[in-house]
Amino acid sequence: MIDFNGLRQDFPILNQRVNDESLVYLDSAATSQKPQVVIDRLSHYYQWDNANVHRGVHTLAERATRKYEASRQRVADFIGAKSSKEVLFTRGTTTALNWVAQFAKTVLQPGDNVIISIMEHHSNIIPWQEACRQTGAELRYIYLKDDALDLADLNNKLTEQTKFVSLTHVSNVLGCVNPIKDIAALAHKFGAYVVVDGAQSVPHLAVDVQDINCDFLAFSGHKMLGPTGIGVLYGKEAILEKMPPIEFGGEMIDFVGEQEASWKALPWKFEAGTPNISGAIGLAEAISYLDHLGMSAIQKHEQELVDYLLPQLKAIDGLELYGPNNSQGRAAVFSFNLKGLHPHDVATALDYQGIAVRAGHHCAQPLLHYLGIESAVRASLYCYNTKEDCDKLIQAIRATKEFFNGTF
Ligand code: C6P
Repeated sequence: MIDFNGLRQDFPILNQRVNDESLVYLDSAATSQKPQVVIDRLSHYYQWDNANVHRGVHTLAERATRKYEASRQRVADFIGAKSSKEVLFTRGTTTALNWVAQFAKTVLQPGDNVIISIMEHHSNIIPWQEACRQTGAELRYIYLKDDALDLADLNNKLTEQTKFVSLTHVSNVLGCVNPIKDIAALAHKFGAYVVVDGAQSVPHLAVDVQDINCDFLAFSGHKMLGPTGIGVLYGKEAILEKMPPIEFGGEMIDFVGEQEASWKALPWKFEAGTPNISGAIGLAEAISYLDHLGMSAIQKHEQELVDYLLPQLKAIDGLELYGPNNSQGRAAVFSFNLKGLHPHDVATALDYQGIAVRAGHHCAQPLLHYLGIESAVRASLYCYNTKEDCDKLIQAIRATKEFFNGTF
């Protein structure tokens, strides 16, 4: 049985004081902190194993290649992929979604449409805007009902011409968990490809691509205790087989002539150039750590934090909270504003009290516009946070209010 209250000890960065207060890190939706085992793994790789992959025959090159490919298998097992061929290493979610939209340009025709939602991150909007603009396809949005995705709206907008449905699993602003499995089943009835932005779900929930039956899943290593600069695009093997490479160069080729070239097999035909070897190995170590905690135990711990924090936030006078009103189906992401105060002032005041939160548009300007706001404060939690962190947040928000209202 894991004691989540003691987890903080595994994360050296959390054991420091910021502005004379012990740090409370509530910005994990932006990026998570890293446990010592991941930091050690990276340094071990550079100290003992560093070499390029798939090229050399010397011992280090073989060792680095074996560890890099073992990391791919680790990722495949973590998300329930049928084969490691379905796991492409990318820079992160953004690159992964861009690759899918790049593929979409070879599929979309004038008259076709792509469906996304108003709660998408810019990384799941702009690549589709570009793909639609360049092909003459239409970009359709699903809007919200009761702070959740309006599934009736999706039903109305799906047609035989819908070629892609690309949605976030968990909103990085509202915290709502979308019923992605049901959505995939519905979209498939119309023959659309289903793309899931898993940036905020894969780190927190047990995500099984075969169970969801999505065609693509994108996520980032740095939000799940791994290093920055590494991410994953999962794609079903049959689709990836027919999908042309996105980038060209070394590593991804089989044969190169003066005027033409042919590609390696999956997954390597997508990985041009020297990949982020240490990043993949660090990500695999992060997955081992998550597996050791257990994804369902993480989910349960975070649900307890949501149950604990949500009513306390709602009880603060003048605090406007965005996203679902009850804690069921809500991830540990809380965006809010304090009446009359600018979110940047609130975030700065919280920082003075040792609490790290994010303020701004959270790379979701269409959503914020839809909500009628320009920016918000966001507290986002992860496995290493505790009820004590929640108490400190509540106390600090109350102190901030009093300070700005002159009653401090
Ligand atoms: N959201 C946040 O503070 P990258 O930057 O490629 O690792 O992830 C992009 C991305 C895509 N989709 C969702 C739902 C996301 O939340 C993010 C990253 C961070 O909310 C940084 S803007």
